[in-house]
Amino acid sequence: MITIKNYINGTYCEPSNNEWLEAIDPSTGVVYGRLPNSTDKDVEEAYKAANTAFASWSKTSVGQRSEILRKIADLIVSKLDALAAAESMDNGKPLSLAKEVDIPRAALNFRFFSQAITQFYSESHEQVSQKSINFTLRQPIGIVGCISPWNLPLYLFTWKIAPALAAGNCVVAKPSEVTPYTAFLLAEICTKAGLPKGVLNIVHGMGHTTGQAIVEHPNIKAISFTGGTKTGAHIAKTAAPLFKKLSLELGGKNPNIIFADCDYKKMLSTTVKSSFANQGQICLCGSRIFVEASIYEQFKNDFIEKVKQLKVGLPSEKNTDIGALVSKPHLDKVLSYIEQVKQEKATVLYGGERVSVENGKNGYFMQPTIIEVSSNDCVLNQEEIFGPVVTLMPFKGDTEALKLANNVKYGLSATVWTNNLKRSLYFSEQLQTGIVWINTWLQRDLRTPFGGAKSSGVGREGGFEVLRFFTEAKNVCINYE
Ligand code: TXE
Repeated sequence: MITIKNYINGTYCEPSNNEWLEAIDPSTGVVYGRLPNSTDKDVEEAYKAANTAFASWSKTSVGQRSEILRKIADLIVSKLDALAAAESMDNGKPLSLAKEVDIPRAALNFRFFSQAITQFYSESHEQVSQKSINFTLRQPIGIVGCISPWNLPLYLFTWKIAPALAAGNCVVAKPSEVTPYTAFLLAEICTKAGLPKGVLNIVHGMGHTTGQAIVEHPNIKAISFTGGTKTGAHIAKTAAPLFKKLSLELGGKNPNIIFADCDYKKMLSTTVKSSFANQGQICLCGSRIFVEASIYEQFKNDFIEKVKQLKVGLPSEKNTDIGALVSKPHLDKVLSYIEQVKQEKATVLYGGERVSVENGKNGYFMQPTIIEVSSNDCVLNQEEIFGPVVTLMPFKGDTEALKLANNVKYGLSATVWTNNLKRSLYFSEQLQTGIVWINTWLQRDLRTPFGGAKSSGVGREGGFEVLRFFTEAKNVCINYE
């Protein structure tokens, strides 16, 4: 049994109430350890440590901070195997995915922001006729809160923490209570890399208690949150009267629009990934597939054939494509959407069932699922399922495709498959999403703005956008007359 502890003021500590939550391996359903069920008392301790550390951390040079972040990145890389194994066990994702994507990206988050902060700049505006100059001082905000979800645990945890620290803030962070393990391991890495005590504090616990205490804390001045849209709305309501800066990365119901003039082979293999990578538990997955009518039947058959070949299996096995869903409640939620088919003139073309795999009989495994829908206005096309479930629907022409794509409350990302340049630019302009991929999916450049429109969130992460979020801009006007 593994005991996961809080990381406050540079040391591992137990929760003040001595209450613990169970940590479960989703591929077996077996409890592998325990984690703190922290309260507002623990959050207060974390805040105090952060506040004490801020006085000196905020005065460190960019070079010093950059060097420590780089060391953290190097140490993550050196512990790739252990971190990937921990992530895969905790989350249920294939070990190969954790090794190739999650952990390298966590290292890259630190490496990228160790460099980005050295290039971050501010503006100056001259008013020659009035003999004055304005310049913008970008100062760290102070103590900031970072709250992350379970689908890409270390990847998203570090995506917030790295820029917050780079910008000179001290952090009180909470990973998801469903996947706490790699955040726990990260703490030790930070200590080894020479991060001064109190600069990063990690408090484990439930969202409505520990997370809520972070959001409600009057002196935690900014909240960066990734998670469900409902939770995001609740956080916004709590934080608004306290006038906190807020960055919310929320759910998605992303369209994958396929035109007949696309590069068919590339589209087909990428669409399998954009549908089912990480068991479909990525906010960027293309869960609504719209296909031009002239190639609809061909696509449908080819797609089903490809998806049939995906192997659902133990995350640790080499040839596993689809691991376990993250938890029993989440599996139940995803399966409950399959029931919806009966009410919605929809047809399950493939999958739809929970499955049992060898050596993981009680694991939370499910078949990749393809559902044909007859309307975009159904629950299956309007609600975020966040599992290995996609819907298919044909369309005729650009106008209909665009209408279908935009007719949803979410606006995170969209993918368009076409070789028509005019059409790609038209769709890029008209799609109501924060991210548009043309002839690709999940191709990331960390310098670009990342975030959603409509109910998919507020604010942008990535590049200088997030460094602006994690700093307070102050205008200084000097008159030299
Ligand atoms: O996420 P929550 P849940 C979507 C997906 C999923 C649904 C619900 O559709 O089925 O959200 O998932 C913390 N104050 N996404 O319930 O609750 C919580 O402890 C402060 C999309 O698991 O939003 C965790 O650390 N914090 C998403 C984090 O919020 C609170 C990824 C996210 O959990 C809190 C995950 C509160 N009151 C789910 N309540 C994406 N955008 O990628 C909870 N938390």
